[in-house]
Amino acid sequence: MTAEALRMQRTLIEADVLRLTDRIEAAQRDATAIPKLTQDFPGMTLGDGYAVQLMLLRRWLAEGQRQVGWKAGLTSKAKMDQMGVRVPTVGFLLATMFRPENTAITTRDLVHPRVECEVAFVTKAPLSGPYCTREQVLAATDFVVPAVEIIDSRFSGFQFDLPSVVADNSSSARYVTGGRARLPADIDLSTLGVVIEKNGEIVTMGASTAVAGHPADAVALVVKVLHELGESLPAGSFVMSGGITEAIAVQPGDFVCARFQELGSVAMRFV
Ligand code: OOG
Ligand code: MG
Repeated sequence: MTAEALRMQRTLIEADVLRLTDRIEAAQRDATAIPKLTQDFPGMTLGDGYAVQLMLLRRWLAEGQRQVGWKAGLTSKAKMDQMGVRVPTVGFLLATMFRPENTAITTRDLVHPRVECEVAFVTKAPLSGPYCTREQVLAATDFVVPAVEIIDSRFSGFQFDLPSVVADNSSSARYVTGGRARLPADIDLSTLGVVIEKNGEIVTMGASTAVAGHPADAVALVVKVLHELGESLPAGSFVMSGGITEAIAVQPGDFVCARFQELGSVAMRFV
């Protein structure tokens, strides 16, 4: 058995995957905080976490929701340090999670919203397999756009471990895009500076190299994880490469603007 297959090994019986999926779905729908899943299932593995995430995805697709792509989670050191988890993850993105820029975003339906700035990729060719490279990702990229992800962990106090956060769809909640779409060949994607302003003040800043060395490497990582899960990235996918800086907590009344070198800015307010 390969190291990857071992990592994705499952220990939970189907009935428990179903129970945990119910629990996550209710917490996301009702915006209520729950204890991390490993409290009741201490032996849960990363593979079990993905089994819950994929059951949740299948449920929503069966309800008629549309998937637009995937996100990478915990691909920067700032994010790993902030959350105390050291392995990058993936999460799915649904059309219903999208919010237009320069609009008011409600926090009533979120538990603990936080914002992150990310470079997002839109693909024009499929990507798959265990050996996906930065070059393949760049060749398959139609354009990149700046994005803000509004993450929301459904676990009390934003306290979680790897299997729990993966089951909770890697804290996916909302995302906003804006700014300027650019061709990857026209800019140096590894050295883009970013600044997040909250209520007119700079609250954090960073550079895109923080994301796995190059945001396209984070997308390659997504493809590899998807391969381990028996999935791949179709052409036309929207992929967020992961927060560059640590995430910033927001509350009603806050105005947030993420400014990206070369890609313009993405702004929103919270109500
Ligand atoms: C996990 C999700 C991390 C990112 O961009 O690194 C993530 C979390 O921090 O709750 O979306
Ligand atoms: Mg993120």
